[in-house]
Amino acid sequence: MKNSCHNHQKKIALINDYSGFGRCSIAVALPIISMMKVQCCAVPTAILSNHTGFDSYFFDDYTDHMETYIKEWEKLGLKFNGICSGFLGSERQIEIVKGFMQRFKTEETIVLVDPVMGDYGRPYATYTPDMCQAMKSLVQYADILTPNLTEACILTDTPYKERWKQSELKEMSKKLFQMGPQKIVITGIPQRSFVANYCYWSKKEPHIIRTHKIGDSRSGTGDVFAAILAADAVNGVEFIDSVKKASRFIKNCIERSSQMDIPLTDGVCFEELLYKLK
Ligand code: PXL
Repeated sequence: MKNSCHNHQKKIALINDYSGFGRCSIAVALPIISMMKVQCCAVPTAILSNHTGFDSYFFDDYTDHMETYIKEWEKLGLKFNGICSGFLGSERQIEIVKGFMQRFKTEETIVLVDPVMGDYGRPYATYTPDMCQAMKSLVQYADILTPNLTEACILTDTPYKERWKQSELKEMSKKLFQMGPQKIVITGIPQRSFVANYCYWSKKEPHIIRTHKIGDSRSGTGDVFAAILAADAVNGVEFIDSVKKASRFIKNCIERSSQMDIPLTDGVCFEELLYKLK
């Protein structure tokens, strides 16, 4: 008899854009999640020739096709151990992603929302204030939230700055926690020669994971980070261990990218080190 159950292996639904060049979103999350032995099923939110950090790019919003695409997954009876959302292309699309959470999130599903909205204190070119507002309401579905400093500020209406006291990070994390997620990592906090990730969760005291800052920051590292956290979460790895693993991996990737003289816009050459995630 034909076996038509599609749910014998762990899987993550990845709602993110496909950028052909620049190493971000689906292009990095898919190979990473696969390497970590989880099947990765992508829902494209937009197709770009290259990410928006370049001076010019082609951007095709996929909003109009998403509902029909997702309906087919319902027909197949797909069940997901994880749902991971990233870059979203329009306000209506954020509503569609909320619909996806309502349809596919069960007691067992771990939802990671990476509220991709901006960096260096500024929103990305395609992000309108209304979209930032809509993103706030998506956060309620998240078990794990991975904002960078800019995104944490936008979500909590906090003015952006570079230097933060621990008590201020705790305050901001508390506000994010009140929005729904039980585990929050504020990523990429500059601290002199270190980059810190501030981890806030209900079980223990906040934790700071620091890595030595080597070279300038590169695009797509947030996507690498979220992919590792999502795959680890469905594999049952402890939150803090996972943050440590992701931080170390990114640091190694940045190091290798500088050695290979890869432009900052082109992201990190994670392909060189992907085997380390096995
Ligand atoms: O890495 C975040 C990201 C994802 N997707 C697109 C982007 C960016 C950041 O610039 O432009 C299309």
